[in-house]
Amino acid sequence: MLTINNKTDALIIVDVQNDFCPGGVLAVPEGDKVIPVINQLIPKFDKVYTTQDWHPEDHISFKKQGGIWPPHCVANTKGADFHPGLKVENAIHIFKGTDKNKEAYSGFQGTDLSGKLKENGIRRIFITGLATDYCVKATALDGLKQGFEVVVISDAIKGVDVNPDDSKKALQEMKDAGVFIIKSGKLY
Ligand code: VGL
Ligand code: ZN
Repeated sequence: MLTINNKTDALIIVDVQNDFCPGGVLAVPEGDKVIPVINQLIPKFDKVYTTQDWHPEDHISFKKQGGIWPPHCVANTKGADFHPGLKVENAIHIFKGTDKNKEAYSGFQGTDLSGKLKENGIRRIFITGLATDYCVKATALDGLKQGFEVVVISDAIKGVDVNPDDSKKALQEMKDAGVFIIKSGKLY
């Protein structure tokens, strides 16, 4: 069991956007299954931050530009919007991957997320969202590097699994680095 301390804990919701959910151009299988779990967690936290992948039309990660992904999460399109089921009206919104020449899997990369968290006295972050093997992993590992205690909520994340074991490996990598992995039901 883990008790939430609302002065020093924050919830981070990574990239729960239409393009990463079933029907989207880069759908995470069952990506939308994280939504009810995250919606149950939101009211438990005073401070909630979202990240959104928010790319220009010619972003370096897109195939036409030599990257590995189809165009996705183009700024100000429906694909980049939050999934309509996610209840994030009162969250602080962070946009990443906005620079056309830089990939940014982590919510800390090229953003002021770390500064905003520290300014608010946050010392521990609880990470949820998509995708386990890309942006969740990168955000968790960067969170450690920024000096936060990092907890990933295992039933509030889903992976792409381009290779079958990618999510499993990502979880192991996070654990080895010092990330705590817990189920949402263990949080009070
Ligand atoms: C992501 C692939 C490309 C993610 C972002 O949010 O995990 N994956 N861009
Ligand atoms: Zn992207």
